[in-house]
Amino acid sequence: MTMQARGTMAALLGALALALPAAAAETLAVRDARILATVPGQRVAAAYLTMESPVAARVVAAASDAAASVSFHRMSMDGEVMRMRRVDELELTAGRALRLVPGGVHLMFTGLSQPLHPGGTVALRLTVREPGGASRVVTVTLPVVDWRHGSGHE
Ligand SMILES: [Cu+2]
Repeated sequence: MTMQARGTMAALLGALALALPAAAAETLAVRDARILATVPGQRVAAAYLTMESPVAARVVAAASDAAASVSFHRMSMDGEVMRMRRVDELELTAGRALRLVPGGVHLMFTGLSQPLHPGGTVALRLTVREPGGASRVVTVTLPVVDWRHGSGHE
């Protein structure tokens, strides 16, 4: 190995060492992500996904270029009436999956810029904060699905 190659190798290893802590943090696992297709004139859509983080974390914000805003909602029964309440943030317990499902916690896209057709996709950005205060943005691709598939009532 020449001196020059050795220098390059050292620089590479240095870069790798620097990149490792960040890479270790980027392990939020997301699965079953989907957003429901809309009908003409509909400007809101619900989205669902399952998240799991190896460390305790909070999802403090959600955003998408496809909508004016994205918020977290929780469905609950208020007597006989099903209500949807806004939730400020979602708490992730280390190693435990948090499932956003129809009838429970979900993502609500409001002010959609265009109709959502099955087969398309929507990009969602989740801001995740971990106990040390570090926060990062995780991008999730949501396939647009027909409500019969997305709602789980098949
Ligand atoms: Cu909602």
